[in-house]
Amino acid sequence: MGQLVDGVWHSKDLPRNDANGEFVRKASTFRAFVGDDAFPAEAGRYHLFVNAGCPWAYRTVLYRAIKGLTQLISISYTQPAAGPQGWTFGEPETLLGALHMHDVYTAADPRFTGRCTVPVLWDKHSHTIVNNESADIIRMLNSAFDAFPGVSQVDYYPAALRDQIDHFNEHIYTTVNNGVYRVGFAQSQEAYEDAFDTLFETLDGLDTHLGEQRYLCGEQITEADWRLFATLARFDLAYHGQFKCNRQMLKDYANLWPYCRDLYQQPGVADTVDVQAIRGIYYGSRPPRVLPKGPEVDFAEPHGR
Ligand SMILES: N[C@@H](CCC(=O)N[C@@H](CS)C(=O)NCC(=O)O)C(=O)O
Repeated sequence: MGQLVDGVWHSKDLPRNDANGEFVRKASTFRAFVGDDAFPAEAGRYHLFVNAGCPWAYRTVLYRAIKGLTQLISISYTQPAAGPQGWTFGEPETLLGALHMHDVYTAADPRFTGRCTVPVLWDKHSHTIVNNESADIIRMLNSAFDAFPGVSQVDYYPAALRDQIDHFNEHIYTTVNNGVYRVGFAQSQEAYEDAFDTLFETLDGLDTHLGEQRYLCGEQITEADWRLFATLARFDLAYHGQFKCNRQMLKDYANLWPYCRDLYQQPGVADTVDVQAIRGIYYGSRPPRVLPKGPEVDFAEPHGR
C-alpha cells in the first residue's frame, strides 16, 4: 500500500521487509489519550475510522461493543479491500466527507508523511487525530468513558493482573498477532519458516495453557484474551490460506478453538465479527481479488468451557 509524503498520496507499494526478508511493522504516530487535558472524555466527541476486517482496527470495534460505547463514539467503516488509494470509503463518509483514509490524515495534518493506517480515533472538537495505535485506543475505551450512563464497568485491564496481561500481550503480539503477518509477508524461505515455527510454537503452548484454565489470566476475561481473539477469529478464514499459516487450522486445536468460540459467544461480540470483511481485506486487497467461499467457520457451536 502507498503512503502520504508531505500531504501528497503516493500509491507505490512500499517495501515492508528488512534485508533478510523479515516483515517489519512501523510504529504509530499519533499517541495522545482521551483523558489528557486536550482530550477530555465527552459523549459524542470522538469518532473511530476502521476497517472491520483488519485485526488492529477490529480491537477498537470490539471494545466499542463490549464496553457499551456505541451511543458515545460514532464510527465509519472503510470498504474491506484496499485499492491504489489505500483504504477507501467507497463514497465520502459522513463526518469529514473523506473518500479515502489518507483524507482523514491530511484533515488532521495537511503535511502528514507516513502510512495511513486504521484504526484512527478522531476528535470532532479539535478536528484532529487523537491516536492511531489500537493498543492505546482499547486502553482508553476500557476506562475513559466509565462515568457515562450505560457504559459497562467491566475492567479488562485490572491492576492486579497487569503484569500477567502485559506479559501475554508482548509474547502474543510478537509471535501471533504480528506473527501471522511475519509469516504471510515474509520475503525469504528462511524468514517464512522461522516465523511459521514461532507462531505454532506459541499456539501449541497457549492450547496447553487453555486446557488448564478458561482464560489466559484465569477465570476472568482480560485485554490479553481480546487481543488474542482478534487474531484467532481470522485464523481459519484468512491466515491459514492467504498467509500460509497452514501447519494446522485453529479448529484442529482441542482448547484454542473452543476458547475462541467462548469469546465469540460473549454478549455483543458476534455482531462485530464480519466474515465477509475478513475475507475481503485479506483476499480482496491483492490481485486477482477473488474471495474464497470457504471455509465455513461455525463460531456459534457450543464451546463447552
Ligand atoms: N500499530 C497499528 C497497526 C495498524 C495497521 O497496520 N493497520 C493496517 C490494516 S490491517 C493498515 O492500515 N495498513 C495500511 C498500511 O500499512 O499502509 C495499530 O495496531 O493500530
